Amino acid sequence: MVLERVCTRISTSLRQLADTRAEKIAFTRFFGNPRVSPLEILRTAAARAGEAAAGRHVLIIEDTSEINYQAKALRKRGLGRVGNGTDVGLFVHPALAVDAADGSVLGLAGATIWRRTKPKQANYQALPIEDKESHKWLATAQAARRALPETPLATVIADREGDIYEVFARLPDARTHVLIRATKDRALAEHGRLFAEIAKQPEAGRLVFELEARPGRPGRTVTLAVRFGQASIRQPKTGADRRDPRSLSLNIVEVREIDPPSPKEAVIWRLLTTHSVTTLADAARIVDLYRRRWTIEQLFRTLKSQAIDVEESLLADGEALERLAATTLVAATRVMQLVHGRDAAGAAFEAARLFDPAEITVLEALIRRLEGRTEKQKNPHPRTQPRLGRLGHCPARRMDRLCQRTAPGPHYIHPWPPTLPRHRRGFCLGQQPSTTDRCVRTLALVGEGGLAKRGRMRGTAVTWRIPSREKKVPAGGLEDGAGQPLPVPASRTRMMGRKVAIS
Ligand SMILES: [Mn+2]
Repeated sequence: MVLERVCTRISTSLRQLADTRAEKIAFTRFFGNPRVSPLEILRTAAARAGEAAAGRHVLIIEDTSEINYQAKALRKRGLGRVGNGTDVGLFVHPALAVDAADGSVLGLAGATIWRRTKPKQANYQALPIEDKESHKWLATAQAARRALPETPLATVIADREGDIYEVFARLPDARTHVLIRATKDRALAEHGRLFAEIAKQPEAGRLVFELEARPGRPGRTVTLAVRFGQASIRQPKTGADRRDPRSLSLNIVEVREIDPPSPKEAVIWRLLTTHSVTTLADAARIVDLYRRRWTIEQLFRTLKSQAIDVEESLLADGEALERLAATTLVAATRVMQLVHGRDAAGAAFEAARLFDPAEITVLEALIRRLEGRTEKQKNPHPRTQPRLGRLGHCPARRMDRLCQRTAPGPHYIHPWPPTLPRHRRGFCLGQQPSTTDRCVRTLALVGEGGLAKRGRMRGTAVTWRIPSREKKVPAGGLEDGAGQPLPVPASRTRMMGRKVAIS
């Protein structure tokens, strides 16, 4: 229920999430409950991602971001230090499952959330990886891999922080590849250094693409010279683990910008991968896959300033904030899925990635209610199969954004109409065999547009009131989401103001 509220209200402020004082207390207790584990919150999301990822080549994109609570430091307790060593906050390290074919977000496959409470030990470099924070790169990817059992092929993608020997040594298997940008100029097994060796290769061709803008750097078109080859990298001496091989054979793709605006800004990526790279087309494919890493930066934007604003939370306790971080990571992923599915691309995505069957039925009913009379105000997606594009259009339409030329971004999109959970609950309640007539009534109300205002929640009881417009139920009757006719309620008086308890 908390997740539902974070998703529908796009906020972490308990005052905005809760309708009543009792709810506010309940939510505060939920986040403060030691038995609620962030892992459990994430596991449910990972299971859903696993379903969506079945049978596909999936990119597991991982990266770290800090959630900084320094602005409210006096009111926080039990947090750790973040990157600069003085501010308080915590870290999130999500693994996002992305479809390699179309770049769409399949879900959150896993995440590590932690607080840095101890200072680094003097011999930190020499510790085994299991004792270092960087173990997150290995452990999160392994957990994500386990969460996607039906995925025939996965590629783990990470930026330069993920350039760790143990990751290359332990992660790849028959169904798992890695693709990581190199940061270290590693020693090669025979002689020489990685960067010099790849630079010696002949230029295989050129690539041109649009580089995304980021803070302090406007986007620009870049032309890159491509080189590729094979390299056998040597295990580093410090902290070497005897279980790992002494050297590893990897493929490397180097792209180097031609005529950069300044030498400092030049794009030079050296990408280490276990995918085979024998042609220019292979190398271009590797660069394309690496560019998908951008998706996780968008996730962090959605999590923070752009939509959910997790850093504004007033929760005080570090552990509670970890639970909140897990909840908001799941919510931010869903916001992104809808943002990605909002236009033409959404026509291909299964709505089941985001909505359960009851929600799909209720949304279909809502769509009909929200559609306007003119073509422009109609849902542009065909009503054949429930796709993300069609259902996602519905809440966006509510926000009156789709009548404008620009599609709604994470600022404006609402993953669910705020009343959807309530509609859904009413609908499910009606689906129980003993309450068939309630089901009919609930659907009639949704179809007629009365439920939003008239279904009121008080504590655990909900009262569905029949609107007077019920008379207008079309003679042909209503249809459920599958196009099956539903009987129209016969008597109005019998249905007025009856109370039904919901869990
Ligand atoms: Mn990073």
